[in-house]
Amino acid sequence: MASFGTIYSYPNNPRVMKTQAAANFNGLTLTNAEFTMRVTNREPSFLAKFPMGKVPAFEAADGTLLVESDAITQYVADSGPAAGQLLGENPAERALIRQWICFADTELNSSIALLAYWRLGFREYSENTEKEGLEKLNRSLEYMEKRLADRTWIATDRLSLADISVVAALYWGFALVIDAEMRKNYPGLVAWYERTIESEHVKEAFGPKNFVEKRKEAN
Ligand SMILES: N[C@@H](CCC(=O)N[C@@H](CS)C(=O)NCC(=O)O)C(=O)O
Repeated sequence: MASFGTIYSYPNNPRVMKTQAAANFNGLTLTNAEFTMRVTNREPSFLAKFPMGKVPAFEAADGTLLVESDAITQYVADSGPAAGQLLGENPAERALIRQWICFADTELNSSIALLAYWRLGFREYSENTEKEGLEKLNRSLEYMEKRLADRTWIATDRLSLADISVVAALYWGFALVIDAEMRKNYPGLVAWYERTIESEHVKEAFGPKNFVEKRKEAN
């Protein structure tokens, strides 16, 4: 099958996994470009197309150029038969799905970044940052736990792009921070995460769940 477009990114990037999941729902083939972080994205030919030099970046077969993973994923989700399921069938569904995608990008990504960067060696540990990150993350997880108490999916009555995007935002959270002890506080959320990541089309994009048993602590 002809490629729908080319994605530029380093490997194992959850922001790309969500786009790949949307492509799987729509039966679209994506090509992964040869890419070396901080080399390819600093080349003039890359910057001519994507001036911010950030990834993921996407070049559709029809020449459409996109950055920002949620925009790329929306474009792919909107380009096939699963568009209604993934993006919503009416104004209320579309707005709810967007609400949860915004929540993933703002609330979840920002708190998980505070907790993940030092654990990945990108930043120095800071006690205040760790405290702030844990408070923010727990507040978001409590909100999700309540939302999921009597629901199967986070936004609508079917698996949508909201579920996929929130799973993508939580990916490094579960891999580095939300350990076995912390998971006990969020049984509904954990069950929903497992249900989503093990769903057809999502599991092919995300691979098996990656849960940390005991999170790294500073000394
Ligand atoms: N909001 C953007 C975030 C993109 C982003 O920050 N990408 C980082 C890597 S995770 C990047 O490309 N950084 C390269 C740089 O800053 O030079 C998205 O969702 O795509």
